[in-house]
Amino acid sequence: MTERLPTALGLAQRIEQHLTFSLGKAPATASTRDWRLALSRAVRDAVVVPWLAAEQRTQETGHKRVYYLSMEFLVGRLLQNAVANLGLEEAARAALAGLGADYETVVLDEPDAALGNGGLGRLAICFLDSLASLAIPAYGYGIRYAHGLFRQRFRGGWQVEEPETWLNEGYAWEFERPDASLPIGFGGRIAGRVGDRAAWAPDETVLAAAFDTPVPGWRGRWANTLRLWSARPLRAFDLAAFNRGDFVGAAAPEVLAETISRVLYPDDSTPQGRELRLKQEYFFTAASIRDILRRHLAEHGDLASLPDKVAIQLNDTHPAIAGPELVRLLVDEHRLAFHEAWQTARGCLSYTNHTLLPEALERWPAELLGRVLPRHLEIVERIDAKHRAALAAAGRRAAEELRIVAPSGDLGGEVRMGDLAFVMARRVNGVSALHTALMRRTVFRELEAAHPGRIVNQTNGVTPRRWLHGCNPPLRRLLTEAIGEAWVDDLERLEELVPLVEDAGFRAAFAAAKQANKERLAGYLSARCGVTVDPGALFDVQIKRIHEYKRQLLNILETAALANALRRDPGADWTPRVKIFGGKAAPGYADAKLIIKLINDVAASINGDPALRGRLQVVFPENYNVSMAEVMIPAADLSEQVSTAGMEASGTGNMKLMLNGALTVGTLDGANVEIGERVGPENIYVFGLDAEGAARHLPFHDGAAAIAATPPLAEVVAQIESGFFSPDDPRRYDRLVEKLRRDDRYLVTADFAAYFETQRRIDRDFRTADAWTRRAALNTAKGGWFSSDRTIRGYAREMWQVEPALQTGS
Ligand code: GPQ
Repeated sequence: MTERLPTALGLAQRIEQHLTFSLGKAPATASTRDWRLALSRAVRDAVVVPWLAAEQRTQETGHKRVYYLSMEFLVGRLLQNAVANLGLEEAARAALAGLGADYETVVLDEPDAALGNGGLGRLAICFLDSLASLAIPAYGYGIRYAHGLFRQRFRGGWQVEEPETWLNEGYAWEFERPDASLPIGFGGRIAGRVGDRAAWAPDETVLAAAFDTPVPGWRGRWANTLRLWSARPLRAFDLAAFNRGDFVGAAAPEVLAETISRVLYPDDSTPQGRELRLKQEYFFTAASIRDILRRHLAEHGDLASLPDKVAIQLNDTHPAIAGPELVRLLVDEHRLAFHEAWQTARGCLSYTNHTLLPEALERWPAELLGRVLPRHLEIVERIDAKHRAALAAAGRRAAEELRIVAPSGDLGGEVRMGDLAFVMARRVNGVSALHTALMRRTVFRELEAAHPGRIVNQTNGVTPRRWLHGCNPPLRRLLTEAIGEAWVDDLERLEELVPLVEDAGFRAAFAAAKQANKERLAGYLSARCGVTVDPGALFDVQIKRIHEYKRQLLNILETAALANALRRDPGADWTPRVKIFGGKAAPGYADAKLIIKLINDVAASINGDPALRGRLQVVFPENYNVSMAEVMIPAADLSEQVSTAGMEASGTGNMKLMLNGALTVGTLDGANVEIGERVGPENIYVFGLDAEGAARHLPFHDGAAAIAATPPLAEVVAQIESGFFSPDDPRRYDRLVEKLRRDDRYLVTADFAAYFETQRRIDRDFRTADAWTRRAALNTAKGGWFSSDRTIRGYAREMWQVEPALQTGS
């Protein structure tokens, strides 16, 4: 398939053709955006060849297919990634140069597609890249939100949210599929019954319109599909209302339907329990399940083979209604008996859990579920009863804890979506070894005992194509010179670097690559935020959603304490540091937004102090997103992974930073544990309470004693309370300080001393530059296991029972 990819000349012709015939522009008047869209179209043309071939091959061989259902796909930019995966980088550069345009400028012009909040959505895209690179036939299914994650601005240091408009200029990558549209119903009642079967009469129906984006794998040998659903009115327009002169009313069906796919909920792991959210979940899940059944019946003609040919992965509980929906279709429309339908559905479904935080587990009031999806509530109740009856018949205690529909309050029960997903799934996985172990002991303790072996671990990974090869050209070149290019297909080959780490020449080249990336970031920060940073300083990076459990607060308190120490002892030989923060808070999460304001207030106080110039700086660019991460990660010296132990399910930024040669300062949480195991204790900075120690302090931790016992912390807390950082509003942080004192449930005060001490050790170690580089290079060399290719092989083997459709590898 690869030999049909265009040459530079062929690509240049295609770009020109698209510029003329798709965009209606002449080269002389083309803007950067025009060139970008023309190049994107030309590259899409090149993707279509392997894409159609892959689809045809899957159909002909009847190969099993994987379906990844996810509420979020945090795509970022696609152009550079597609160009690299197809091996067209040199051709694209030369083609554009010949046409008078610059490749770098053109690829950097692409806006991010931000159809996700953070780790969960980004993981989904890394998985799609790996599925295609491993030639496993797969579809990603999600929602084509008209507005992705909000744009973050800082006004006076406070976060304000602005709508994001990625679709405004059209999306060059997608194909609309009008023939694949499906009607999706909501509400209504059960209109009749025969035996197990029921006829559901919804009172509202919208159309799910399909948009396909091809996802090419590495070297363009295979391509899969990301199919996103957009909600449309079934009837676009109420002509009768229009004719009566009711122009607004005439458009009402349109408005109602399109609300469903209008906007991504901006809450990261804190479900709001809104009716619209439930409708979004059902909308894309139902469309996907029907699409899957339709394709399966067309290819295989029977339903008995469904579990052999179809593996459906539920990315968290957001698509957990897939279980009842599949049972409903099999019983009500395909006439299977209830038990048979349940077993068939279970044979296809697996579920990934991404959090143990109780407030983050989805529960729907039964009343709401019954109103929006009356037939599904019935099915859930029946599954619940049958499940518990089966356990009781097998002599197991069918305990209260095993209820999927839990009684609660006056309004009736609530449906625990995690338990539903568990009961409906053949496999359930956690996302790091620690997370999976804790999951077995906590949220799913009873269900694990009832179904031993159903829970498996699949530690997260990241795609090396975007997160090393794509984002880090200097290091990519060095690695390829040193060990050849095969590391991009098989990242564990980075181990071959281990002996090279002892070579002074290699270390110098590694340090030079890091320096080049730090200079690139310095240029970026200067252009975007007008700040000048010293690329010789230690770049200390914490980039992720702003959340109390991730403890940006710990980091900024330590930063303020360091500033105090620097001011007290200006003559000492301090290690210059640039503290870099990036991240968004959920718009309704007041305490996280207050932490953003505190970081900005502390930044202003430090950056404005001449005594600290050249020693300590705090930078927090607004609107952190995937493309900003691509500039920051290669430039980082230190990776901040400081969540309260037991609370971060895995983390994936930790893996990206490690691969790019940053050392981690972190707690024994999530995948940090496995990073430490691979790189060895001397090449990671672990501090603070572990998960067991943290659990002993909780649920309530009185921080007052720890503050009193830790003078640098006590000093910073006193400064905050005195209005040192907020002279315009000295009481601004009262709530925050009060929580630290009385109810420090994230154990910031308990871990502060250990963190502060560890940071001082880091200061000292960074000054021995060559030894630091050696350890940084070892982080890259040992990071190969964190490829999402390894994760996807694990899912394929242990959860999906699916093989690649082609032999891949170099
Ligand atoms: N995660 Cl439940 C999210 O990004 N959003 C969510 O709603 C939930 C989890 C993250 C989780 O916090 C990280 O530790 C993981 O690395 C990531 O999912 C992918 O598994």
